[in-house]
Amino acid sequence: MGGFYSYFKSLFGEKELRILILGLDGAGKTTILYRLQVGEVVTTIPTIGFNVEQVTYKNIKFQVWDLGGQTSIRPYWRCYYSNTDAVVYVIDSVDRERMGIAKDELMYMLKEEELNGAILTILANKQDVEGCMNVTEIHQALGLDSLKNRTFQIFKTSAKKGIGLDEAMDWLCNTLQNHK
Ligand SMILES: Nc1nc2c(ncn2[C@@H]2O[C@H](COP(=O)(O)OP(=O)(O)OP(=O)(O)O)[C@@H](O)[C@H]2O)c(=O)[nH]1
Ligand SMILES: [Mg+2]
Repeated sequence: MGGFYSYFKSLFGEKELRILILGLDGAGKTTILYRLQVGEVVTTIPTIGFNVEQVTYKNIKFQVWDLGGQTSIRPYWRCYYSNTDAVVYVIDSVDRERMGIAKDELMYMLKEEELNGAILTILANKQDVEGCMNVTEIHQALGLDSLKNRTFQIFKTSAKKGIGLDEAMDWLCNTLQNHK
C-alpha cells in the first residue's frame, strides 16, 4: 500500500525533498529555516538537537532539517545524512576566526558516502554586518575550488534582512529538478 501510494505521489511530483541545514553554531541556520517557513525573523535560542519543518517553495515540498551546530553536537550530524537531496551549509561571514573550522567541518562532511549525490548550497550569511567577509573571500577560505564531482553554488545572504534566500532557493529548486 505504501509503495503504491508513494508511486502515485512521485507520479504527481509530490515527493518531499529532504534538505539538511548545517553549519557552525550561531551561523544563522534556525533563523534561515523559519525565514523560509514563515517569512519572518524569529527569536532563536541555540539548537540542542534539531528542528524539522515542512517548507513549500514554488510548489515543491521540502522536509527541512536544521541541526544544532555546537562542537559537541556536530558528531551527530551524520545520523541524518541518509536520503538527503541537498545540504545547505551556512557560514557566519563575520566569524573570520572560525572560518578554518567551518571549512574542515564542510570537507569532513562531504567525504561521507551517504552525501555523494547531495547538492550543496553554501550561504554566506550575515552579509548585513559591516566588515564581514565577502563571497569571494569565503569561497577562497573554504577552498571551494578543490571540490570535485559536486554540484554546488555559493550565495550571499542576510537572514535578518531577508536578502539572497530567494535566489539560493531558486537555484536549489532548478538544480534539484534537473537532477531528477
Ligand atoms: N546580523 C545578522 N544576524 C543574524 C543573521 N542570521 C542570524 N543572525 C543572528 O545570529 C544568531 C544565531 O542565529 P541562529 O539561527 O540561532 O544560529 P544557528 O546556526 O541556528 O545556531 P545553533 O543552533 O547554535 O547551531 C541570532 O542572534 C540571529 O538573530 C543575519 O543574516 N544577520
Ligand atoms: Mg539553531
